[in-house]
Amino acid sequence: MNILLTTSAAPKISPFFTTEKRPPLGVGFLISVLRKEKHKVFFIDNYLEPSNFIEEGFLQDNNIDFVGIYANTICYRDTLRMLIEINNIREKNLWNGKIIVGGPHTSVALDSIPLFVDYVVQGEGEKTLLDIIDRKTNERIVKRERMSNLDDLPFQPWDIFTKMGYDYSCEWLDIRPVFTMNTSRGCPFNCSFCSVDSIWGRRYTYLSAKRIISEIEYLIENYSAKAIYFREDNFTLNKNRVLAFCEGLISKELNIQWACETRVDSLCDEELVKLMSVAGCRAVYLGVESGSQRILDILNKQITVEQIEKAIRLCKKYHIRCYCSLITGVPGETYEDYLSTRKLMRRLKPYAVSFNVFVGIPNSQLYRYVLDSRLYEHIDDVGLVYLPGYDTKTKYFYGKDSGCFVDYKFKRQTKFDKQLLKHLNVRMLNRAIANLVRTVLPRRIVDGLRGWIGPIS
Ligand code: B12
Repeated sequence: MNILLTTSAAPKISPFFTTEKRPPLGVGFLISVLRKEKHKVFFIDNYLEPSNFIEEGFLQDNNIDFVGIYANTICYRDTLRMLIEINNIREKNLWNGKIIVGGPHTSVALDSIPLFVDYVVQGEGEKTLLDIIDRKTNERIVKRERMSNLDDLPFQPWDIFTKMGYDYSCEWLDIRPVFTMNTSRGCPFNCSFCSVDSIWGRRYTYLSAKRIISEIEYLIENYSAKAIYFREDNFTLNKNRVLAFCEGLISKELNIQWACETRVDSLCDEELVKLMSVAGCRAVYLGVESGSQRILDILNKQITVEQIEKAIRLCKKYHIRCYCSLITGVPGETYEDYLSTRKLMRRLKPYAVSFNVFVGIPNSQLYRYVLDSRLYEHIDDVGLVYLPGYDTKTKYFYGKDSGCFVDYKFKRQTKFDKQLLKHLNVRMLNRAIANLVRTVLPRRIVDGLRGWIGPIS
């Protein structure tokens, strides 16, 4: 069979950053599984680079039997456009293949998928896609039991991915090329702002340490990989797996650097953090979220401020850079809560921090709470919900040119936003004065003042 797998273009304006262009690893598994079964697979990544493949007759020219689209909520506008255009050419009898949609959006917003779509796949896609193509299922909405043994999955289609213009670097590793890997699925926790539970469920499945290491060896041999960035919710959840992975890297002397994403509670273990460091771990991306215990509890994060402190201190001790991801603007958060977060970060001085302004993603607990309690001020066309003051917060935390605004004028503001606005005005006034000083005074005097007056240059 001829199968096209594709992704959707990012919106020009989006509340989530859409500039990080890395290989889509879920689609990668699908490509490899299909190739293994000798299907002819085509891949177009519109998220990386938007294309006009439908208008240009790609489906007809390549006799595509199935087109499969990866759908996430943020890019769903473009997914819908593609679906409608593909269905149009089908109605005009210009093409007569089948349309399949998979990816996180199918689990969180099933109702939004048009009825002309032939198959909607929820959750894991490898087995399901093969069943559909081999005509082993008559269901339209297909959801299969999750696989128990992920080790059977073939390697990513690196031959395809390495020819495409993805980012093979990582801002907190000083080496390249950096390859991304995804080695686990599901999360046993139940953070109220996160929708991963409704996409994957609580069961945690993973590639074994041995399987991860064999793909890393392949990447080193064939593509001179220097580092791996594990992009997944919780790389260190299973301590035995991490220990085996580190010991494997050390005994094989692979000499590779790596970074991973994880929770602070699993890093409050000095033996583990030390071994990770010896095995080449140079950075961790931590879901810290807040420095206020009250907010951590509202988020149902099941961690304490003390654990945040301990994990960051241990990582610093063993020279592992910490990138702390923080969330602000959740219902009930006050200016004082935000100050606690800021204070904690100033005290612990991790390598980097980023504040993310809360936007409700369909099907998270907090999303449902915001809707049920009518706390939102705006809902956009793909179903994301925004709280009062969202615009002030994005201006404050992301800057006014970040492209994270929505096409809606916010009317309401909380006390928290008023405080931020005051600071924003002071910040803008400072900048204006500095610019004025720079343009009016002679260069000699400006240089003399540098260091005394804020951002002169
Ligand atoms: C790594 C990652 C990234 C990486 C790589 C992206 C990628 N597509 O792999 C980068 C940094 C580029 C990224 C960007 C974004 N991401 Co992201 N990302 C993740 C993360 C942590 C892991 C993704 C992954 O590899 N999962 C494992 C693989 C196996 O699963 P999968 O990709 O979903 O694919 C499987 C199934 O969904 C299904 N499937 C998928 N597509 C298809 C298609 C067909 C036809 C079929 C049959 C099946 C099928 O089969 C696959 C194999 O089993 C997830 C969280 C998570 N746990 O999933 C968030 C997540 C997917 N991202 C999310 C978001 C919002 C984004 C962005 C829109 C914005 C952003 N910056 O966060 C962009 C969109 C990029 C894009 N077009 O893909 C959300 C999506 C929420 C939603 N409701 O849609 C998630 C769930 C995190 C969250 N915040 O809740 N992301």
